Amino acid sequence: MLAIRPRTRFSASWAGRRPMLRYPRGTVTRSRHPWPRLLPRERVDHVLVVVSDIEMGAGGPTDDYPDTAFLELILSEYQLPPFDEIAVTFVFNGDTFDFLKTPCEGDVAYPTHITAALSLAKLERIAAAHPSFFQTVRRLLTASTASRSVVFTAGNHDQELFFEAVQDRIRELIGADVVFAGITWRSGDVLVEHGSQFDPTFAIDPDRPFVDHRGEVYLNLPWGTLALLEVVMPYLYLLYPLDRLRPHRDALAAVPEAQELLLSGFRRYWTRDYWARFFQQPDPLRRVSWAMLAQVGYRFGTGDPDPHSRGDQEVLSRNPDVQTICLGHLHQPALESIDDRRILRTGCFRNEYRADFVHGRHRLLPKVYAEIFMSEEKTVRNRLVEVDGPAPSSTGIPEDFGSLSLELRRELELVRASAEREAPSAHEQGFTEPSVEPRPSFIRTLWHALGDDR
Ligand SMILES: [Mn+2]
Repeated sequence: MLAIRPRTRFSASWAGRRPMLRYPRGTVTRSRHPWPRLLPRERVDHVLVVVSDIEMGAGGPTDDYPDTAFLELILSEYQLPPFDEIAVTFVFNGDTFDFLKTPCEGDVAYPTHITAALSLAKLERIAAAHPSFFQTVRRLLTASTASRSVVFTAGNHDQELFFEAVQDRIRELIGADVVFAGITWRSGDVLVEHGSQFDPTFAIDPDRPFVDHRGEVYLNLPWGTLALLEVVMPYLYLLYPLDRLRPHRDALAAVPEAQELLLSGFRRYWTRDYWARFFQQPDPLRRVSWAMLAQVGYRFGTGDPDPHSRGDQEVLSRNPDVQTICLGHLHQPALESIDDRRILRTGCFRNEYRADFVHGRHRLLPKVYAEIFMSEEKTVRNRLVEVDGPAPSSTGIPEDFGSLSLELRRELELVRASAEREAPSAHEQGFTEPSVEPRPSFIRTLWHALGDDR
C-alpha cells in the first residue's frame, strides 16, 4: 500500500545501494521494484521502461498532471537492485508534454500555425512548471554505473518535439543527451510509438512533418488537431474537468450543456468555417481527404469523443518484423497477444478518474506503464505495471456541476446570438436548429462544399 502526502518532493541518494526510496519528511517509503518471477536475472541484458501520456502542462488549473513527483519516484526505482546493474532505456512514449493544451501569450491563445519559436515559448512555460522532471531525467542518466538512456517519441500533444530547436532546449534543460526518435523507436524486435498514427483523426504524414508556407516553417498538424485547436481549446478553461473523467461519454452526458456546446461548435466548423477558410486562401494545413470526411461523419453520427486505434491484427500486420509493439494514446491499458506476438497498450500517467456522478466521489485511476525485458535484442518477457498514484491536493473537478452548466449555457447563448447575426451561408441554408441528432444532410452539405452535388 502506498500513501503519499501530496506535493512532497522526491529526493534520494540513488548512487548508493539503498534498498528503499524515501520521500523527504519520511511520509513515504516504497519497497524496491520486483523482478519478474522465474526470469533468470542473467538472461536479461536490457530493460525498456515505457511511460506514455503524462501530459504535463504549463501549470495552473488546466494542467492535467501538475505534480510529477510520483512519476519521478517510479522511475527512480530502476536505480535500485536488481535493475542497477542492467542497461535500462526509459522511453517517454508521446504526449509527455502537453503542448496542445498550453496556451500562447499573445493575441491568439491557441494558434494553428505552430513555428519553432512558438513551440519554444510553450516549452519554457512547461519547464517552469515542472523543473524537477528535467532534474530527475538527468539523474536517471548520470547516477548509475550501468548503461542508461532516455528516448522521447512524439505524440499528438507534443508534435512540437519534431523541431530541432525544441529538442536542443530539452537536452539543455536536462543537462544530458537524450534521443528524440520522431514517431517510432525501434530496439531489437521491439517497436514503440505513441499510437496516434493508428488513429485516423490524428495520424500525420510521416514524410512531411513540416509545411513551408509564406516563408515560415510550420508543424504539419493533422486535421483532428487543427479542429481541436479551433473548436475545443477556446472552451478548455471550462471543459478541462470533464476531460479528466472516464468514460468521456458519461461525463458529457452528465453535463449536457458541454455536449451541446461541442456539437454546435463542431457542426458550425464542419459545415461552414472549415470550408470558408479552405476556399479563402491557400493553406497547406487545410486539406480534404476521404478518411477525414468519413471520420467527421462518424463522429457526428455517434457523438464518440474518444481517441481511436486500428485493430491489433492491422497494427501487427503493418509491422511484420516486430515481436512486441508498445503503444499509448488511448488512455486505456490493454495487453493483447496474437500467437507469440504482443501489443502492450499503456494507460495514461496523468490523473484521470472513474466518474461517479451518484456520490460525487470520482475514483483516481491507477497508472499503467510497460516493462520489456530483453536479451540480445530479443524480447524475453514483457508486462504492464499498475501503480496507484497519490491523490492530488486538488482534482480540479467540482463537487457539483451546477455552476459549470450555468457558464456553459451562457457560452451557448453567445454562440447562438452570433450565429443569428450572421446570414447563413449558401450551403448551410438546408439546416434548421442545431441538434444533437445525426443528420443525413450533414454529409450532403460536405459534398456540396466540395463542389459535388450528388
Ligand atoms: Mn495521444
